[in-house]
Amino acid sequence: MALDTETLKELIGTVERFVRERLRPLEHQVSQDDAVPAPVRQEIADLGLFGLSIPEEYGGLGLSMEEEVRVALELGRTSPVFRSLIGTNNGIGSQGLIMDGTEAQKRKYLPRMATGDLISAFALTEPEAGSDAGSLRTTAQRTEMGYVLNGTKRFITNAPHAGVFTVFARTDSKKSGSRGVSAFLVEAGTPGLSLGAIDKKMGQKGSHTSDVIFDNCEVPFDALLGEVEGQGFRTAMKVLDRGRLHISSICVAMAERLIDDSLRYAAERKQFGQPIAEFQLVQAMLADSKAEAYAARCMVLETARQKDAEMDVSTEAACCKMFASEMVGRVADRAVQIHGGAGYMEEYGIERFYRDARLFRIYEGTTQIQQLVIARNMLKSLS
Ligand code: COS
Repeated sequence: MALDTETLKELIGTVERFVRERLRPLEHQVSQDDAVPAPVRQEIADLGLFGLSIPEEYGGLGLSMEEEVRVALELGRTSPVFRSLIGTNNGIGSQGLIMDGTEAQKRKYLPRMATGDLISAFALTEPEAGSDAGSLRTTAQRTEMGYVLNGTKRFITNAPHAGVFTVFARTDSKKSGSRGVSAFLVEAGTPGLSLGAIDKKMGQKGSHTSDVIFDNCEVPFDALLGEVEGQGFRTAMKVLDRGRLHISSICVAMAERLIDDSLRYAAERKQFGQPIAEFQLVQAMLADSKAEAYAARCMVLETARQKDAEMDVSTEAACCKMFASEMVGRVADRAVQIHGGAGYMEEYGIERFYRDARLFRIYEGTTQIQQLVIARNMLKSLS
């Protein structure tokens, strides 16, 4: 544990209050405006939330995985857009650098990521390489000066705000699949790097994704992550193992929020002369949601503890991501059902969560990829 019990309790209490008093009242506005207001972004930075998982020596809070999950379990009880703002700096945007970067690379970027002055993004997905990440086509050609990148990355979270991208590109065209892939730290503004238009999404409005295009984009040798070629795919997989656990805790938090909202609504809403919560068919929906969210909470916390104990949690993280993201989909669906007509109307906000939740089953690996990872690891354990 990085923090003593009292300090952790204080941090979690602060985040809980901030979510309840400051963020929840803004959910509708953020979705309508498709933007998090600048003062709120600053408050999030002042709370240190951009640097939860960044080691203390680089200016972050250096939380353990369990501590990070406990904070995420509070931060996730509102629109996931607020989490997304800090998500890349704590997760896929910074972890490759933390795990495999050189000391100079860490010193150059991590302190500004921890304060939120620099936003980071993870550029793996391509138009023709989504689930099959190892088939990526972006190339990084070695020259006398460094590398020249060419290719297009797609649906890159926080790309429109990012100051630095971890870009996965093929340095060795002779090696097929995941071998021959390297990771690069490429700064926004580098000539040859441009962005596509901001994507129009089904939900999570206020969080932005776009294409990132490399057209003869020259980077120096020291942009190569860890200054080692051919390690990029492994780095991406390790980053995703961790990211999947973080996303799972956000799924649990959203489910718990929706259960609270559904419970309150069911206790107040009267039909047939009594609160609908008195009807056993409504109770069944509430109970199923409660039990499933509790199961996911236990899985996420247990896996986080195993990760802190330096165990390989690739299988368990995939189990968490698969179960928690599917679970919150079912919980969101029941929340709409319990709210009835109100659940379908924009002003109650339930339909917004329903749309927002849909992404969890897709990004950082679809449910089907998690199934594949789990089953493959099970089969490997036989040999
Ligand atoms: N940790 C460390 N290394 C890992 C790893 C992990 N969790 N998973 C795989 N690797 C390593 C393997 O050990 C292997 O190394 P060697 O080449 O040295 O043997 C290498 O990576 C390739 O692994 P594998 O053969 O399993 O790769 P595949 O191309 O078959 O694909 C999947 C693996 C499908 C699991 C991978 O492509 C994947 O996760 N896809 C989903 C991508 C994703 O989540 N995208 C979301 C967008 S990013 S927000």
